[in-house]
Amino acid sequence: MDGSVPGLPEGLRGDYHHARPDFTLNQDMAAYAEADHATWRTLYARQAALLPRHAAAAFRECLARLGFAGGVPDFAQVSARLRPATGWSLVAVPGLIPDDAFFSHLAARRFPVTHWIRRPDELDYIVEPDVFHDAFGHVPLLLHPDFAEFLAAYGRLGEQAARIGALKPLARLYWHMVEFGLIREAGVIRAYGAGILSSSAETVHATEGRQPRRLQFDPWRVLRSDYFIDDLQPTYFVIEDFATLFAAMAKVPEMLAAARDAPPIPPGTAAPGDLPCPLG
Ligand code: HBI
Ligand code: FE
Repeated sequence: MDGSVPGLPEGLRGDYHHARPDFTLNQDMAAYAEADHATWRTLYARQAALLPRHAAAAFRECLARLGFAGGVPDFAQVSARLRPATGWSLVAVPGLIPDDAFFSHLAARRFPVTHWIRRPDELDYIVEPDVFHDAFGHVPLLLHPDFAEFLAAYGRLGEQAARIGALKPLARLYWHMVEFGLIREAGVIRAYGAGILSSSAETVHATEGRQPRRLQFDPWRVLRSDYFIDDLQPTYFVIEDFATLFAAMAKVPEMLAAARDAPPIPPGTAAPGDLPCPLG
Protein backbone atom coordinates (compact mmCIF):
# COMPACT_ATOMS: atom_id res chain seq x y z
CA MET A 1 0.00 0.00 0.00
CA ASP A 2 1.43 3.34 -0.93
CA GLY A 3 1.33 6.68 0.79
CA SER A 4 -0.40 9.56 -0.87
CA VAL A 5 0.53 10.82 -4.33
CA PRO A 6 -0.56 14.41 -5.11
CA GLY A 7 -3.56 14.41 -7.44
CA LEU A 8 -4.48 10.80 -6.69
CA PRO A 9 -6.89 9.13 -4.22
CA GLU A 10 -5.40 7.57 -1.08
CA GLY A 11 -4.41 3.92 -0.88
CA LEU A 12 -4.01 2.98 -4.53
CA ARG A 13 -2.63 -0.49 -5.07
CA GLY A 14 0.22 0.30 -7.43
CA ASP A 15 3.83 0.96 -6.45
CA TYR A 16 4.15 4.66 -7.26
CA HIS A 17 7.52 5.07 -5.55
CA HIS A 18 9.35 3.22 -8.34
CA ALA A 19 7.66 5.15 -11.15
CA ARG A 20 9.44 7.90 -13.05
CA PRO A 21 8.33 11.56 -12.68
CA ASP A 22 5.99 11.06 -15.68
CA PHE A 23 4.52 8.08 -13.77
CA THR A 24 5.84 5.52 -16.26
CA LEU A 25 7.76 2.41 -15.22
CA ASN A 26 9.25 -0.60 -17.02
CA GLN A 27 6.91 -3.56 -17.53
CA ASP A 28 8.71 -6.65 -16.22
CA MET A 29 7.31 -9.62 -18.12
CA ALA A 30 9.29 -11.98 -15.87
CA ALA A 31 7.39 -10.67 -12.84
CA TYR A 32 4.06 -12.15 -13.98
CA ALA A 33 3.32 -15.52 -12.35
CA GLU A 34 1.65 -18.26 -14.37
CA ALA A 35 -1.44 -17.54 -12.26
CA ASP A 36 -1.45 -13.98 -13.63
CA HIS A 37 -1.44 -15.21 -17.21
CA ALA A 38 -4.19 -17.68 -16.27
CA THR A 39 -6.27 -14.82 -14.85
CA TRP A 40 -5.78 -12.90 -18.09
CA ARG A 41 -6.83 -15.94 -20.18
CA THR A 42 -9.93 -16.48 -18.04
CA LEU A 43 -11.01 -12.85 -18.34
CA TYR A 44 -10.20 -12.76 -22.05
CA ALA A 45 -12.15 -15.94 -22.83
CA ARG A 46 -15.17 -14.74 -20.85
CA GLN A 47 -15.29 -11.39 -22.60
CA ALA A 48 -14.42 -12.80 -26.04
CA ALA A 49 -17.56 -14.96 -25.88
CA LEU A 50 -19.69 -11.80 -25.51
CA LEU A 51 -18.07 -9.82 -28.32
CA PRO A 52 -19.86 -11.27 -31.39
CA ARG A 53 -23.26 -10.18 -30.06
CA HIS A 54 -22.35 -7.14 -27.98
CA ALA A 55 -19.19 -5.44 -29.29
CA ALA A 56 -18.67 -2.96 -32.11
CA ALA A 57 -17.24 -4.52 -35.28
CA ALA A 58 -14.27 -2.14 -35.16
CA PHE A 59 -13.43 -3.33 -31.65
CA ARG A 60 -13.60 -7.01 -32.63
CA GLU A 61 -11.47 -6.48 -35.75
CA CYS A 62 -8.82 -4.43 -33.93
CA LEU A 63 -8.68 -6.89 -31.02
CA ALA A 64 -8.13 -9.78 -33.44
CA ARG A 65 -5.15 -7.94 -34.96
CA LEU A 66 -3.47 -7.68 -31.56
CA GLY A 67 -3.50 -11.40 -30.90
CA PHE A 68 -3.11 -11.24 -27.13
CA ALA A 69 -5.44 -13.97 -25.93
CA GLY A 70 -2.61 -16.12 -24.56
CA GLY A 71 -1.57 -14.10 -21.53
CA VAL A 72 -0.69 -10.64 -20.21
CA PRO A 73 0.58 -8.82 -23.31
CA ASP A 74 4.10 -7.46 -23.66
CA PHE A 75 3.54 -3.72 -24.05
CA ALA A 76 6.63 -3.30 -26.25
CA GLN A 77 5.29 -5.87 -28.70
CA VAL A 78 1.86 -4.21 -28.75
CA SER A 79 3.45 -0.79 -29.30
CA ALA A 80 5.35 -2.21 -32.29
CA ARG A 81 1.95 -2.99 -33.87
CA LEU A 82 0.31 0.29 -32.89
CA ARG A 83 3.02 2.71 -34.02
CA PRO A 84 2.92 2.02 -37.77
CA ALA A 85 -0.90 2.01 -37.74
CA THR A 86 -1.74 5.18 -35.78
CA GLY A 87 1.43 6.43 -34.09
CA TRP A 88 0.30 5.27 -30.63
CA SER A 89 2.38 3.31 -28.13
CA LEU A 90 1.82 1.94 -24.63
CA VAL A 91 3.54 3.04 -21.46
CA ALA A 92 3.38 1.01 -18.25
CA VAL A 93 2.11 2.82 -15.16
CA PRO A 94 1.42 1.75 -11.55
CA GLY A 95 -2.31 2.53 -11.93
CA LEU A 96 -4.39 5.72 -12.09
CA ILE A 97 -2.12 8.73 -12.63
CA PRO A 98 -2.84 12.43 -12.05
CA ASP A 99 -4.92 14.13 -14.74
CA ASP A 100 -2.11 16.37 -16.02
CA ALA A 101 0.26 13.43 -16.51
CA PHE A 102 -2.54 11.42 -18.11
CA PHE A 103 -3.44 14.15 -20.59
CA SER A 104 0.17 14.83 -21.57
CA HIS A 105 0.71 11.12 -22.34
CA LEU A 106 -2.45 11.01 -24.47
CA ALA A 107 -1.45 14.21 -26.28
CA ALA A 108 1.84 12.48 -27.17
CA ARG A 109 -0.04 9.34 -28.28
CA ARG A 110 1.21 7.30 -25.35
CA PHE A 111 -1.54 5.25 -23.67
CA PRO A 112 -0.91 4.57 -19.96
CA VAL A 113 -1.54 0.89 -19.15
CA THR A 114 -1.53 -0.40 -15.57
CA HIS A 115 1.10 -3.15 -15.36
CA TRP A 116 -0.46 -5.34 -12.59
CA ILE A 117 -3.39 -7.72 -12.95
CA ARG A 118 -6.23 -8.37 -10.50
CA ARG A 119 -6.26 -11.38 -8.17
CA PRO A 120 -8.35 -14.47 -9.09
CA ASP A 121 -10.91 -13.52 -6.41
CA GLU A 122 -11.47 -10.14 -8.16
CA LEU A 123 -12.53 -11.56 -11.53
CA ASP A 124 -15.99 -9.99 -11.47
CA TYR A 125 -15.26 -6.57 -10.11
CA ILE A 126 -12.25 -4.43 -9.39
CA VAL A 127 -12.18 -0.83 -8.24
CA GLU A 128 -8.98 0.34 -9.95
CA PRO A 129 -8.23 -0.28 -13.64
CA ASP A 130 -5.79 -3.20 -13.99
CA VAL A 131 -3.95 -4.43 -17.09
CA PHE A 132 -7.01 -6.32 -18.31
CA HIS A 133 -9.24 -3.25 -18.18
CA ASP A 134 -6.62 -1.08 -19.86
CA ALA A 135 -5.13 -3.49 -22.41
CA PHE A 136 -8.23 -5.47 -23.35
CA GLY A 137 -10.65 -2.55 -22.97
CA HIS A 138 -8.77 0.47 -24.24
CA VAL A 139 -5.92 -0.67 -26.49
CA PRO A 140 -7.73 -2.29 -29.45
CA LEU A 141 -9.35 0.94 -30.66
CA LEU A 142 -5.96 2.65 -30.69
CA LEU A 143 -5.62 0.79 -33.99
CA HIS A 144 -8.71 2.57 -35.38
CA PRO A 145 -7.67 5.77 -37.23
CA ASP A 146 -10.67 7.92 -36.25
CA PHE A 147 -10.67 6.81 -32.62
CA ALA A 148 -6.88 7.20 -32.40
CA GLU A 149 -7.18 10.79 -33.69
CA PHE A 150 -10.04 11.50 -31.28
CA LEU A 151 -8.05 10.31 -28.26
CA ALA A 152 -4.95 12.34 -29.19
CA ALA A 153 -7.16 15.43 -29.66
CA TYR A 154 -8.74 14.67 -26.27
CA GLY A 155 -5.29 14.63 -24.68
CA ARG A 156 -4.38 17.97 -26.24
CA LEU A 157 -7.62 19.44 -24.92
CA GLY A 158 -6.77 18.28 -21.41
CA GLU A 159 -3.91 20.70 -21.14
CA GLN A 160 -6.20 23.57 -22.23
CA ALA A 161 -8.99 22.47 -19.87
CA ALA A 162 -6.61 22.30 -16.91
CA ARG A 163 -5.70 25.95 -17.50
CA ILE A 164 -9.37 27.07 -17.19
CA GLY A 165 -10.40 24.65 -14.43
CA ALA A 166 -12.59 22.62 -16.78
CA LEU A 167 -11.19 19.14 -16.11
CA LYS A 168 -14.52 17.89 -14.74
CA PRO A 169 -16.45 18.34 -18.03
CA LEU A 170 -13.56 16.71 -19.87
CA ALA A 171 -13.51 13.79 -17.44
CA ARG A 172 -17.24 13.33 -18.17
CA LEU A 173 -16.45 13.19 -21.90
CA TYR A 174 -13.84 10.47 -21.26
CA TRP A 175 -16.14 8.57 -18.93
CA HIS A 176 -19.15 8.55 -21.24
CA MET A 177 -17.41 8.26 -24.62
CA VAL A 178 -14.20 6.33 -23.92
CA GLU A 179 -15.20 4.18 -20.96
CA PHE A 180 -18.93 3.68 -21.62
CA GLY A 181 -19.55 4.54 -25.25
CA LEU A 182 -22.09 2.74 -27.45
CA ILE A 183 -22.30 2.74 -31.23
CA ARG A 184 -25.22 1.87 -33.50
CA GLU A 185 -24.26 -0.49 -36.31
CA ALA A 186 -26.88 -1.48 -38.93
CA GLY A 187 -29.57 -0.43 -36.46
CA VAL A 188 -28.17 -2.50 -33.57
CA ILE A 189 -26.68 -0.96 -30.41
CA ARG A 190 -23.19 -2.32 -29.69
CA ALA A 191 -20.49 -1.41 -27.16
CA TYR A 192 -17.05 0.02 -27.78
CA GLY A 193 -16.31 1.58 -24.36
CA ALA A 194 -13.49 0.00 -22.35
CA GLY A 195 -15.42 0.10 -19.09
CA ILE A 196 -18.21 -1.87 -20.75
CA LEU A 197 -16.17 -4.40 -22.72
CA SER A 198 -13.86 -5.27 -19.81
CA SER A 199 -16.88 -6.16 -17.64
CA SER A 200 -19.25 -9.05 -18.41
CA ALA A 201 -22.14 -7.60 -16.41
CA GLU A 202 -21.87 -4.14 -17.97
CA THR A 203 -21.52 -5.56 -21.50
CA VAL A 204 -24.98 -7.15 -21.33
CA HIS A 205 -26.61 -4.33 -19.32
CA ALA A 206 -25.38 -1.63 -21.70
CA THR A 207 -26.40 -3.31 -24.96
CA GLU A 208 -29.64 -5.06 -24.13
CA GLY A 209 -30.72 -4.12 -20.60
CA ARG A 210 -34.18 -2.50 -20.49
CA GLN A 211 -33.29 -0.14 -17.62
CA PRO A 212 -30.59 2.20 -18.95
CA ARG A 213 -31.41 5.42 -20.80
CA ARG A 214 -29.65 5.42 -24.18
CA LEU A 215 -29.30 8.85 -25.77
CA GLN A 216 -27.90 10.04 -29.05
CA PHE A 217 -24.41 11.48 -28.53
CA ASP A 218 -24.47 15.26 -27.97
CA PRO A 219 -21.21 16.80 -26.68
CA TRP A 220 -22.97 19.63 -24.82
CA ARG A 221 -25.13 17.08 -22.93
CA VAL A 222 -22.17 14.77 -22.22
CA LEU A 223 -19.95 17.56 -20.86
CA ARG A 224 -22.60 18.29 -18.17
CA SER A 225 -23.60 14.71 -17.35
CA ASP A 226 -22.42 13.33 -14.03
CA TYR A 227 -21.95 9.59 -13.52
CA PHE A 228 -21.57 6.80 -10.96
CA ILE A 229 -18.06 5.37 -10.65
CA ASP A 230 -19.03 2.19 -8.82
CA ASP A 231 -22.27 0.98 -10.36
CA LEU A 232 -23.72 0.01 -13.73
CA GLN A 233 -24.35 3.17 -15.73
CA PRO A 234 -27.97 4.43 -15.82
CA THR A 235 -27.31 6.49 -18.97
CA TYR A 236 -25.28 5.68 -22.09
CA PHE A 237 -24.55 7.82 -25.14
CA VAL A 238 -24.67 6.36 -28.65
CA ILE A 239 -22.62 7.44 -31.67
CA GLU A 240 -23.31 6.49 -35.30
CA ASP A 241 -19.60 6.20 -36.14
CA PHE A 242 -16.18 7.11 -34.74
CA ALA A 243 -15.76 9.95 -37.24
CA THR A 244 -18.63 11.69 -35.40
CA LEU A 245 -16.67 11.44 -32.16
CA PHE A 246 -13.56 12.92 -33.72
CA ALA A 247 -15.58 15.69 -35.43
CA ALA A 248 -17.16 16.62 -32.09
CA MET A 249 -13.73 17.49 -30.73
CA ALA A 250 -13.77 20.61 -32.94
CA LYS A 251 -16.77 21.89 -30.98
CA VAL A 252 -15.73 20.91 -27.43
CA PRO A 253 -13.12 23.65 -26.81
CA GLU A 254 -15.65 26.50 -27.02
CA MET A 255 -18.08 24.54 -24.79
CA LEU A 256 -15.62 23.84 -21.95
CA ALA A 257 -16.00 27.05 -19.95
CA ALA A 258 -19.81 27.03 -20.20
CA ALA A 259 -19.91 23.33 -19.24
CA ARG A 260 -17.64 24.09 -16.27
CA ASP A 261 -20.15 26.70 -15.04
CA ALA A 262 -23.38 24.89 -15.96
CA PRO A 263 -25.41 22.94 -13.36
CA PRO A 264 -24.49 19.24 -13.72
CA ILE A 265 -27.12 16.74 -14.89
CA PRO A 266 -27.40 14.05 -12.19
CA PRO A 267 -26.73 10.42 -13.27
CA GLY A 268 -29.75 8.69 -14.76
CA THR A 269 -31.96 11.77 -15.10
CA ALA A 270 -33.52 13.18 -18.27
CA ALA A 271 -32.63 16.63 -19.60
CA PRO A 272 -34.35 18.95 -22.09
CA GLY A 273 -33.40 18.10 -25.66
CA ASP A 274 -32.48 14.48 -24.96
CA LEU A 275 -32.86 12.31 -28.08
CA PRO A 276 -33.47 8.69 -27.06
CA CYS A 277 -31.76 5.99 -29.07
CA PRO A 278 -33.95 2.89 -29.43
CA LEU A 279 -32.38 -0.52 -28.89
CA GLY A 280 -32.97 -1.62 -32.45
N1 HBI B 1 -4.92 7.33 -15.15
N2 HBI B 1 -3.79 5.36 -15.66
C1 HBI B 1 -4.88 6.15 -15.80
N3 HBI B 1 -5.90 5.73 -16.58
C2 HBI B 1 -7.01 6.49 -16.75
O1 HBI B 1 -7.94 6.09 -17.48
C3 HBI B 1 -7.08 7.74 -16.10
C4 HBI B 1 -6.00 8.14 -15.30
N4 HBI B 1 -6.06 9.32 -14.67
C5 HBI B 1 -7.17 10.23 -14.79
C6 HBI B 1 -8.27 9.70 -15.63
N5 HBI B 1 -8.18 8.52 -16.26
C7 HBI B 1 -9.55 10.45 -15.82
O2 HBI B 1 -9.73 11.38 -14.77
C8 HBI B 1 -9.56 11.18 -17.15
O3 HBI B 1 -10.84 11.72 -17.36
C9 HBI B 1 -8.57 12.27 -17.14
FE1 FE C 1 -10.36 3.01 -18.45
